[in-house]
Amino acid sequence: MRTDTGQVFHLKDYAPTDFVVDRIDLTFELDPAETKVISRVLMKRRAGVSRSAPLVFDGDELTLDSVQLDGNDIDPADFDVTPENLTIRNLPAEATFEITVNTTIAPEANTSLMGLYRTGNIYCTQCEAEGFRRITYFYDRPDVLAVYTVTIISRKDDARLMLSNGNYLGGGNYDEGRHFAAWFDPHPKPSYLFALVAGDLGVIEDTFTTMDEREVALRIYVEHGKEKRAAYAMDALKRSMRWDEETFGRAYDLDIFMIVAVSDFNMGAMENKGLNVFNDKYVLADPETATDADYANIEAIIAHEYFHNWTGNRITCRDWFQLCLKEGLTVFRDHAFSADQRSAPVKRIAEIRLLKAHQFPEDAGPLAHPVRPESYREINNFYTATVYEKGSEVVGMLRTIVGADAFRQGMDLYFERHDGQAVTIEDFLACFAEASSRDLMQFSLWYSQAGTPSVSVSTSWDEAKSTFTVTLEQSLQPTPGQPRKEVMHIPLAYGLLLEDGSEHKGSPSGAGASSAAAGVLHLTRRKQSVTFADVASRPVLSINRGFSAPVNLAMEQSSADLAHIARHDADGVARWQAINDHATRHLVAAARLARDGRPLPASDELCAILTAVAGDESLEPAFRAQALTLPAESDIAREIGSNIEPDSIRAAREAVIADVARAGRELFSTLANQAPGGPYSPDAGSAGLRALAGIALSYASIAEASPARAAAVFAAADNMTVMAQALQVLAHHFPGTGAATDALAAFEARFADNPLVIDKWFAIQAMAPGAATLDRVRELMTSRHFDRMNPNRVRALIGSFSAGNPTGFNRADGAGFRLLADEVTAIDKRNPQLAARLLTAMRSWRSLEPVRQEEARLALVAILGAAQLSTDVSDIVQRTLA
Ligand code: 0A1
Ligand code: ZN
Repeated sequence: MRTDTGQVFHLKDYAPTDFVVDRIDLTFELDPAETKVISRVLMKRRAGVSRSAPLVFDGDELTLDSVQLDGNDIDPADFDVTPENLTIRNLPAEATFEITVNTTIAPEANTSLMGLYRTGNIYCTQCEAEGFRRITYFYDRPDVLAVYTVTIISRKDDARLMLSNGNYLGGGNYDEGRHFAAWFDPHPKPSYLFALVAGDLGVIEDTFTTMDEREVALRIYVEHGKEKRAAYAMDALKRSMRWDEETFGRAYDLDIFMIVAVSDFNMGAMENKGLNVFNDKYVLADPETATDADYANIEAIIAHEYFHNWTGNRITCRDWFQLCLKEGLTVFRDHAFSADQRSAPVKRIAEIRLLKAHQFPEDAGPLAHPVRPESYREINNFYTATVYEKGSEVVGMLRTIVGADAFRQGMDLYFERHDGQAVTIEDFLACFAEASSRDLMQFSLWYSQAGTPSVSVSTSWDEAKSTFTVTLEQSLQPTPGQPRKEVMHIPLAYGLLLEDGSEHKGSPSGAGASSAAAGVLHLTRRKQSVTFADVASRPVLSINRGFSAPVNLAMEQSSADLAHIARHDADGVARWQAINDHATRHLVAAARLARDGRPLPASDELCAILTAVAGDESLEPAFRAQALTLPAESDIAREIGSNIEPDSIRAAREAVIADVARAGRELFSTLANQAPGGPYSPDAGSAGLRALAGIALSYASIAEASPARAAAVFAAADNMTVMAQALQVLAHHFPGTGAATDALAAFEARFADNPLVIDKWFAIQAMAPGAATLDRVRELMTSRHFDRMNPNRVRALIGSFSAGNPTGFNRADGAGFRLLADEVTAIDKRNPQLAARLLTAMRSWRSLEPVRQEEARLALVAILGAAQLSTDVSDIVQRTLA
């Protein structure tokens, strides 16, 4: 484990390596306890570098067996070695030379899941960001691109199958009981994209013919017996490959594309060249075990990793500060893919929800950082919602600003100009500045300034002059390390809705009125106004349509105006935004009253809007389901902002839900029975119907104050989506009843052999609101299904509890914080990345009321005081407390 050295890495310190690598040939002799790694690196001194400059390779917990120069052992006086570095002096001034590094590693002892490790009986690697240095000493940085040849040797009974990046060269018997396989990847790549997988796995196979008529073999490897559950992933892969050709003109570039599903993985998946490795949660699906959300996630993540082949692999990052160059852009691409495959507005609504739930709090708390950070202590801690999701929003704004055509031209230019290179955000933006002839300097602040901008909007209608004026003002609060902020370029899509629901046609005059795409106001000054002429009646302003900019909007808008947008806006996302804003406002008011022990307001207006949407058959069922899903307790807390008391928020929200349930009781009971009949299909239309039936089931059950309906749905369910919905209604709204207890027991018994399904059982129980859940979580931690070494189990139980149960986790006695602190400290010793990620659940501790705040602080201080923290956890805990 890397422990904190206090070292901070800065973007401004970037310098290229002193030596240039051309090729690397790796040989692995696999063994769980003693794997021999031989690395032969062909390289030379970079032109202009002093002949006295030594070669310094990176390592992490490595032991060196030997090192050679052009096949001869290097004189011990000419090199130094530590677990972290191999330094070699007196290397040739000009000639190309070969360095051979021999190391021995122990995959079975590697619990961090970085480098070469074991998952079940499989050998597997994870090298992003800095895992390759746990395999051999090398330049483990993204700007060193080399052509890799990999030879894997193993006992036949240990690893029947041996895979690496690129195309298969050949293989056969090696010596007594052993065999070998060799792979060659012609595309120069950084070490973080290296992968090796070996073991005994089942496979499903298919082929894809590229737009230039090359046939590509497609293989998805899974544990034996699970092959059928990979069919949907294969289908999603082929659709992704076609989409990238049709939408971005990007074809696949090797003879084979492989995906391997493993059960121990720190993240969702990894885009290793030609050999993607996936958390099996994002590959395996069948109707009995996977929900609609699982299918949608599989589709999105398969696409994401595949799209990285061009945005990430063919063009990679110069350094890890540029992580958003590949991640933000690739998320943008996978969002566009899902929007095309499914309902675009419903997809966008889900994205906005996610952004507000995860990225906004990050940007508002102690862990806030720019989309492109300028310094880090541990890069693993920067795989964040800001880099990924806000990074994608920034690309979306770029498209809004330059327009769809120039955006596509900019992308083409980027692919053409930078193929095979490791580049920066500046390189990326230059392509769009050139394609659109625009200056993107001010826009680029989105990459360097952290925090969510606020935009206040005021309007005035002048009846006599028939003019309508919109005044916009922006502000951005300080964030860690950034006390002062500059004025940003904020593109705000808008429309003016007239009384009859139609839209005002004219363009405005004033600063920021002109735009590449019509219907966008460009806020580029601190404050500016635009005026519309010929506005004969008072219009309703619909602004930040589609969430065109990730900002907090402050606008005095009456409930009637919001209802008008909710009914008439041509943009579905804007209709949902209006409904959600209305609901949020009502819930915040109710929570404040509940906190003061005062009676709650009537919810009549909200009930009228929600029941109208629920019963409107002209709207997509998935949209209706989204509209009926009220802002979560955490959304309400975020709006309130400070001095949060979670119990009153929950009480207020429950009361409002009960009002809605009563108001629409009959409608909900009808809708609850309208899940699609016939065999299960994961398509978006059917999923939408199930989503609507699911939320209706929850309201209907609440109105009836009885678990009977949900128990019946649970018993009759023939797919996991419906079953999990019913189980959640029982466990969250009727805890402790016989119906809930029986359903939980039946679920556990039925899926005891399927850990991914048991994860749902863990998560549903961990998120059951209220103080009592903590004891249940402790109990579940001792269950035979729990495994502290497996990231999926830990996230399902402890992650769901700490990040998804505001009342349970933030118990006033601090027991929730202590539980997390104990787990983080224990897990840190084996898997620092997992521990650090869990700990981010405490990032908003300062917005709690004083008693809880103090308990949270004490728990954080306890972590800080633990012996031997990893760099990962020590970085998070220190920034959280700062
Ligand atoms: N590049 C991957 C994310 C990823 C990052 C680090 C990892 O190490 C454990 C694994 C995966 C992606 O964006 O999908
Ligand atoms: Zn990615």
